Amino acid sequence: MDNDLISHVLILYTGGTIGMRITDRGYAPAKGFLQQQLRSMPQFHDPSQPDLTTPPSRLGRRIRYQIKEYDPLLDSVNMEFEDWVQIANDIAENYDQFDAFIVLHGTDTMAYATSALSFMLVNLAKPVIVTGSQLPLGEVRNDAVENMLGALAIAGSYSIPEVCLFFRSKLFRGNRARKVDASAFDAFDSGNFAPLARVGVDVSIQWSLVRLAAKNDLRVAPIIEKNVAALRLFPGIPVALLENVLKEPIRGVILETFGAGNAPDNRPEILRVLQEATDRGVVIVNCTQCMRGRVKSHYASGQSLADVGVVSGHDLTPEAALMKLAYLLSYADLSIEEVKRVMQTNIRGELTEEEQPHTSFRERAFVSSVAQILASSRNIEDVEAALYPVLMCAAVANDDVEALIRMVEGGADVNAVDYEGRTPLHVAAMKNAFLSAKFLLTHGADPLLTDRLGRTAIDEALRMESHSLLSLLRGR
Ligand code: ASN
Repeated sequence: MDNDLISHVLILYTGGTIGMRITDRGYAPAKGFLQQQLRSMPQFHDPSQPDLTTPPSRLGRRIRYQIKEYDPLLDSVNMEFEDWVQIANDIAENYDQFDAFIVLHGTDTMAYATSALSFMLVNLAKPVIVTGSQLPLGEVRNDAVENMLGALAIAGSYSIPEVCLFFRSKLFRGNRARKVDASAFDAFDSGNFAPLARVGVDVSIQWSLVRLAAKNDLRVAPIIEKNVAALRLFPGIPVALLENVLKEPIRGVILETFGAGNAPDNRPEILRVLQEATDRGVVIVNCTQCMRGRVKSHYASGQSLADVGVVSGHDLTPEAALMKLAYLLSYADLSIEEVKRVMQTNIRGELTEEEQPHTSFRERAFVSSVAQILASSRNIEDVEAALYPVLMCAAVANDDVEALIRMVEGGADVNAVDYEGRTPLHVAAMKNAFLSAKFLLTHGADPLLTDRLGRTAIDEALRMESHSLLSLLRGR
């Protein structure tokens, strides 16, 4: 068999119903059982092959996989943050040897797991597909075979460089999915974001939704902060409950509010308790209890939360919001204000920011500004000077310091803005172009200038988690 037509996949088997066995106390995980089952099923193992290898797909591609079984195998209700850090570390340790990773995980906390992994795996460039099932592989009637086969088919054949959740023929972005049914096979959904792919007669991928692979090396930024909480508001909630949840040592709370991010604004004691907590540096994030839609500030009852320092969770799911908050609070070098800003910024496709500029508008604005320059300029210097901002941003995007030096020597202004209001320093922060950023700063670039969206270069560095650049920009 041609080696080019074999994909190598590592399966991290952490537990969950998928590999469980019937015992006299109900389903329970059993060592070695899953591997033994897979080996005996022709869809999962072609006996003519030396190792665990699927038969060739319709396109002639086989998937050769290894299984790393965790000890102990866990029902996912027993998982904690450390278990997900271990999964992230195992992926990083085996990153170069495999084309893709599948994580077999229980369904009950799967949406927390996929959210946590999406944040911890910084600069992911390979697929990580988490799946499980409602009935075990060993049952005659089950959803495990279909979920395993779908996850393998996608992991082995498509380069979707994200942490995904595959269930019942749909591939979701991991930090957008939620468990919505305790017993149906169709157990997951993502109310605010369409599935990345659907598996039917054909595999149909929504490429326009798939994130681009990161260029920098993968690293794991572990979630270590555990002092976070989620609190679902309900009518008549006692203020003492709120007070207790917000007490030390809690550092961050996801407040699950009504509708478009609303909370009672006729109970000053509630707002007082929230204000006291935010004054102490507790980060409180407003997320809706609804399955679809987002936090908006068009009701007075929502605005009053913002007034006491509660930040908007936009359209984050409560699961993604909690894991993102724990993740950001785990970074020792982020200030509380920075944590709040990044909470409201899209870093892994987990939220939709309001008022994102439309690409066609950007392109049109650029073309029309170039046309204007050409029409009104009499000499080449004018054209050059007018194009410098765009050219500088392009040079920075490639970290081409020599081109930058030439332009600055030729009279280019280091704080000039392109058609999106971005300075070259914004671009340096976005692209992690350290040398360019250093050059620009020593030539008078201002890290506090804001672009059209009100973001500074420091905000961009925060969003990209370029921590070396961040300290350079802050001047420490
Ligand atoms: N309790 C199981 C788990 O989360 C449920 C499942 O996997 N279907 O591990």
